[in-house]
Amino acid sequence: MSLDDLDAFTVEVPSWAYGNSGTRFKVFTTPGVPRDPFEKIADAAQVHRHTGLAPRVSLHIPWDMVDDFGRLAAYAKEQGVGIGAVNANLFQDDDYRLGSLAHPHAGVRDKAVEHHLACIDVMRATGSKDLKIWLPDGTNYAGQDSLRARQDRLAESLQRVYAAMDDDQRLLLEYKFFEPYFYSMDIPDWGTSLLHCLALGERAQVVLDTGHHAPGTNIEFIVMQLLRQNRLGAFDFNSRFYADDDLIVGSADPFQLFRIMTEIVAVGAHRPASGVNFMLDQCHNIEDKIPGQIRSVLNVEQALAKALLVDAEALRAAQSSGDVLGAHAVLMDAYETDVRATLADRREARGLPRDPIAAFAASGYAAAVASSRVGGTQAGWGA
Ligand code: LRH
Ligand code: MN
Ligand code: MN
Repeated sequence: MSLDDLDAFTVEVPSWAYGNSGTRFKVFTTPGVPRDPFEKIADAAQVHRHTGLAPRVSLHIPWDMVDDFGRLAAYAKEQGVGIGAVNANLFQDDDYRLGSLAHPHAGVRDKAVEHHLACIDVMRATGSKDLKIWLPDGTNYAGQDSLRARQDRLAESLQRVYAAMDDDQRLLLEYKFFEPYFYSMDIPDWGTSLLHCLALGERAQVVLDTGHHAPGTNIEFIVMQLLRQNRLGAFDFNSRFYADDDLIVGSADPFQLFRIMTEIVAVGAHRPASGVNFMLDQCHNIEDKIPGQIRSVLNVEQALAKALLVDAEALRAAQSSGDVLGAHAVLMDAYETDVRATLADRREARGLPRDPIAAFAASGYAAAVASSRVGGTQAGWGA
């Protein structure tokens, strides 16, 4: 396939990547971090300005609550970006100790559904088309609640949210195998997410967060299977060694990212028409945030470029003749190609800097915001 497909490829960046973040042990602060959602968008726009790859920013509600979302969307447009997925945040409210959409009490479930309805209004005000639900629901002890009743309650709550959505909006359902609960999660895996999506309807699709699997999971298999069912709605890209580490995508295992992109390219799902939203879900605890995001979108682009270089015809021929090593070599040839200079040339040809990280450093933006912004906020995550 041709590298020209890279021109239309985009990666969505998360607003929360630009705030201070950390672990439960320590949040290190960075001078000049955003004080409000407008400043998060201004920072995100820097990533797009220097890479041409990141024209949308995901919001998290209520982390990104503002009085006037129309104004936020207009501001984003002025900055050269748009609003992407709206994430419904259900994990920082005392009422949700026993869950949200699957909570045993109808009153709490109602409150969680209402929150989604408010998020749908944010989507209408900002032009966002994706409502992303990650459910922080589960149990900590065997017997704490009925696993089955929780699924039934969840299905009913999701149905209420789905019914309230407009015809051109999608519900993106994310799964995670553990945390914040440690015995059971109500959407622990892609199968559970897919079953709920199938029950809801065509506009419900699965989100695959690369950090949300047990060690050793073959993620590219899941990608392939969801694509086969036309239910891969989006990625939350990040990198993990141990658990949900949320580090820079493609840093720990660039080969895994390539293998994922190879499944994507095999069916043309990298093209915008496929509807797969390639998002980042990351935090930058010790490194600078804007360069961290620039590096991340470049890593995704690089993995896609290598996947586009796979000689599909040679691969098919080797596979059908049972040439095990030959088929493997076709993939490895693509993966081992150094595409950095080619991608820099392509950027230059589009009027973008050859080296986006160097261009950002030279722009003076970081120093300017460090002196103009005092008292930046926390991302709200990992504190
Ligand atoms: C949960 C998660 C989910 C949240 C985000 C902040 O671990 O991946 O996508 O919205 O982190
Ligand atoms: Mn996620
Ligand atoms: Mn996560």
